[in-house]
Amino acid sequence: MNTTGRTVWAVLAMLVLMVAGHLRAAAQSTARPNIVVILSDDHAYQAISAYGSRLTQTPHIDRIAREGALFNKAYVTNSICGPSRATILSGRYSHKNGFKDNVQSDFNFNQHIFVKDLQQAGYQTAWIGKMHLGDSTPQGFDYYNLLPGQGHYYNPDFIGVGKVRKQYHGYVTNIITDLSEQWLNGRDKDKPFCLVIGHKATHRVWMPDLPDLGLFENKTFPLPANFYDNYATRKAAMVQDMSIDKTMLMDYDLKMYDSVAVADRQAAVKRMDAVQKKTVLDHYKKIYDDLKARKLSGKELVEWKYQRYLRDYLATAASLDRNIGRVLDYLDQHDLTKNTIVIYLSDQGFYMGEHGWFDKRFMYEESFRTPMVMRYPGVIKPGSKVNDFVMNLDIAPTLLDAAKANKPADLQGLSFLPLFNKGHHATRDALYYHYYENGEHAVSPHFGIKTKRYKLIRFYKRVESWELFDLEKDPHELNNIYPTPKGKEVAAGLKKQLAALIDQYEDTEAKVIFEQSIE
Ligand code: SGN
Ligand code: CA
Repeated sequence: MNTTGRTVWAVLAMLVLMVAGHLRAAAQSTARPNIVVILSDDHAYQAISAYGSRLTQTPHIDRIAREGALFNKAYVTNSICGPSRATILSGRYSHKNGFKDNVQSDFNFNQHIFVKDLQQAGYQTAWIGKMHLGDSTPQGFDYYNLLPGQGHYYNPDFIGVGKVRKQYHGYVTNIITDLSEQWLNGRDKDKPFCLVIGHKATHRVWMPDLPDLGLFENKTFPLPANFYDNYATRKAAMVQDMSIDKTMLMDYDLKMYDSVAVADRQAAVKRMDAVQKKTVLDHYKKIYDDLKARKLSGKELVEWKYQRYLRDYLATAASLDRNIGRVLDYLDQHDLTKNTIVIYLSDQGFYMGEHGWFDKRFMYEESFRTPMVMRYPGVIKPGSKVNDFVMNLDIAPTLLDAAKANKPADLQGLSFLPLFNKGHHATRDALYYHYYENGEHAVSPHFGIKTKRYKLIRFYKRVESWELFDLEKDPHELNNIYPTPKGKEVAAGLKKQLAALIDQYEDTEAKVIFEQSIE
């Protein structure tokens, strides 16, 4: 063959390879969506405008809901940080994945987690930000860069692959987004990806980014209907230690520092540079001086604390929402939007003053339920509203379903993709919950069942009691009807359903407690 002939063949061969490459990329992109899971910490649905918040606007979370689905009944299996993440990763309840509370040992990564199956299916995987599963080396992620433990709002450390620890300058929510964008830029573009962005926001102590300080200073928020709760009929609620009145601290939580020396001792302030510190301390000093002049006490002081709590919390959430917007913009700008699933959820719900509380843990609605929105172009019709029960337990099977990857047999969750099929197949008619931690905030361990109408809870260890709520008549969960004749009758039926769920999920510890009869 002469030189011209060889060149023609070489060009033809290159063209064939290029076309094949494009076809492969096209096939991959339609068959296997990219996945972005944005997981916040302690973000209440009451603080999200897509859920009709009376408190604030969250335009970017709302955009996901508008272009995809809003889940009105998304719940968690165990309302606390590490256990929720362990459930999301494993698709199994705490008693199966072994991570029951935040105070025990590290998560055992030598178990089935959905990211390993995605890797097997050819995905690139990464987790950036807060993970909070202890110190064991993560498996299933090609890349990770994680906040140690709870992490810090200002100038946080991150621990990356190979245990490399590095401090970054700036505000945590922005840094997590920067690192996420960097990873997306550098990824292998021939493979689909799954990126988990784990935010610290809006965790205690609700420290806003500098431009957001003062965002809500001129706003006064309405009190929730059950802000003043005397906990009559509910022993566990009576003994908790998570009230705005008694537990929330003026200095630690609300940044009312008597002096710069007091401020310097606070973990939230300690790591700030001089400019950050001056901006933050100047902001709170004015509020502190005003408070001193007003000499508040009793109800006035509790309501003042509630307003301060909300202002800091919502200002911290403003940065979270803005950074979610940055990720959506990135996907737009890189032509990734139409082939990328985006899920936003919190690790659990949070009390915004309901029952007089902050924090979570209880099976009561505000902490049991979590906000969740999901965009999946071509599969989820924009503006969908999902009123079926779904759980954080379902994320793993759902994403494996979407990626057409192998689903391990021991998954306890259910893919919720069938909810978006034409036929619409409901997933479950009752929810099972089990909370274990028995320490900070003094919430008694408990398990229970929620149906469309009722919620039956068995508290144990700290408090031994049953509670039953008729959610139709008593949506704020103030009136435990378990001891009433009608309650006894309803509870008898629910106990059968609860026993069936305990068996179905093989929660042997709960079974033993359930079978001990108490009134
Ligand atoms: C910390 C907080 C608690 C919070 C837990 C669990 N105290 O211990 O208020 O309930 O985390 O939160 S703090 O003084 O450290 O802020 S979780 O989101 O990690 O589960
Ligand atoms: Ca949390």
